[in-house]
Amino acid sequence: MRATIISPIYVRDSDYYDLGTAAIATAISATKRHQASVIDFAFVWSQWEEHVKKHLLKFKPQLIGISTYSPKMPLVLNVARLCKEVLPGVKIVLGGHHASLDTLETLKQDCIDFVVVGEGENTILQLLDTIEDNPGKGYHNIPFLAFKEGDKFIENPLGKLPTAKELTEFPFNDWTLWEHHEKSIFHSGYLPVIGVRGCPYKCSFCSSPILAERLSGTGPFVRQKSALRTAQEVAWQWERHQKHGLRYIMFYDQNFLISAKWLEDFCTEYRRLDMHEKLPFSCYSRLDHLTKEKLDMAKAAGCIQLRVGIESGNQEVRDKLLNKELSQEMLIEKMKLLNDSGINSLGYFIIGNPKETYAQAYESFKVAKELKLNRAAFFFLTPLYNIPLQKDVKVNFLEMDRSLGFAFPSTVTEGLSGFSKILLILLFYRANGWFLLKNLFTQLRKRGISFLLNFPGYYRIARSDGFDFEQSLLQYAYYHGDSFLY
Ligand code: B12
Ligand code: SF4
Repeated sequence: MRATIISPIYVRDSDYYDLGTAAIATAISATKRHQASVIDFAFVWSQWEEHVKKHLLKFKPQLIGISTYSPKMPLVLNVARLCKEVLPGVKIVLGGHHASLDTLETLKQDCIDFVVVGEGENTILQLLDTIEDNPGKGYHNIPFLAFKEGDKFIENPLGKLPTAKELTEFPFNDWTLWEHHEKSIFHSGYLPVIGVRGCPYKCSFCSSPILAERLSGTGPFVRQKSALRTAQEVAWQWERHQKHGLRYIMFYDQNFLISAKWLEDFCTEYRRLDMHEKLPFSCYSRLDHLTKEKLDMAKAAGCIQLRVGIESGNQEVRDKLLNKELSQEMLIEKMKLLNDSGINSLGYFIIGNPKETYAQAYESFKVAKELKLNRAAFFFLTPLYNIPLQKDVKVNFLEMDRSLGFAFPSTVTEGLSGFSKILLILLFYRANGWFLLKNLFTQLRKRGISFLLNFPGYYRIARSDGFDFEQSLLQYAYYHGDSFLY
């Protein structure tokens, strides 16, 4: 059978890859029994309807899978409706975080036939086999699947999540299935890889603990793929994609430094493969996981950037609202360790939290500067399904007005924080703008005039790939210029 997996995004932005979509397409294609294609909106977001039509009429899939995030549900449903219009009779399956959590409401939508709960590699294969061998029957036997039978909505029992051993045996992600992978690698410079799935913490703004609860009884939620195989995947991706401009690896593990032993095994193998000389990497970590030993090990293996969630500069907001479990002393001590390590830092902050005052939100900007972060990114609080931080706010995810793009404070977040929307937007631009300028000046200082002289050449290519001036400048500053190397 032929299956097309779609990764929709709302606005032009730098979300080049969706690892979940790629993992599902890779699993399908690796069977050899079925074929997969991927539709990626990254370079076509302004004419996505035309693009989807063309792709579907050419590939003619019998099953279409769409990846879901809470803030993207209205777009996901529009995409699903268009697919049914273009290929009447095609079956549509949703997977990913939102559909896994709000399974029944998602399934109730007319344009949706199936929902896969949790990690979908095994379920999608069982679904494809069943549709081909036994159409209309046999769905009851597929764990993690929800489906329609007449006017009934059936949610099958959940099965077992892939174990660490099974994750290790999954095929490496085949990015050649990813539409526009050459352009994506050229503009971003990176490919994503994941070693450890799941997270044991319970931050109140995050979907991960809600998913862990939804999947309880299915086996351990945090699983570490073999460190050796993770390093080998990077080497494999490097061999295939250095010609496209691959310049670093972005690890998507939520906590790359969670285990000293795993990190040591990974770094040893990475160095044995000489990858530390060829391909640097960037990874996420909680600050409380940092030790000098881990940082030294990671640095020697080629880690050039650590991305850390600080979320707020104000301890009360971190403790009482965000459940971040990070004291001010720990924040300062660990940031000093990170700054001393020579690894670049990128700190993430959330502004516009419920009842947060302007002074508290401003403190995040102030602290980000004091901590001497190389880069900081400030986001508005995004409504996500059932997160404790928004339990008092009723959100209809299927109908949210996201016409301004999901990163903008919409009507949903209006009135949520303790100050006005306009002040929130001004702070957003001020804080992000300050770090963008810092970044540009740092690169100018380090790279000299060539940094400026190379921009027109990059801009020509970026324009032909559909970027406008503003996006080209941001891309150049953040990706093409490899800003975090400095
Ligand atoms: C890395 C990351 C990013 C990266 C890259 C995005 C990506 N998905 O690759 C960046 C920084 C760009 C990003 C951006 C955003 N992210 Co993000 N991101 C993550 C993170 C840390 C890891 C994702 C990952 O790669 N996991 C590994 C892969 C293998 O797992 P997976 O994606 O879950 O996919 C599996 C299943 O979900 C399922 N599946 C997924 N899609 C499909 C489709 C089908 C058809 C099927 C059958 C199954 C299936 O099978 C997959 C394989 O097992 C997660 C945290 C987490 N807990 O996972 C948050 C997370 C997924 N992000 C989240 C959000 C909200 C966003 C943003 C909307 C944030 C924003 N406000 O801008 C954007 C949107 C991105 C976009 N593409 O439009 C939320 C989603 C929660 C929710 N309820 O929707 C999470 C859970 C974090 C959180 N805050 O709670 N993100
Ligand atoms: S540590 Fe990160 S992934 Fe884990 S619950 Fe907190 S925000 Fe979510």
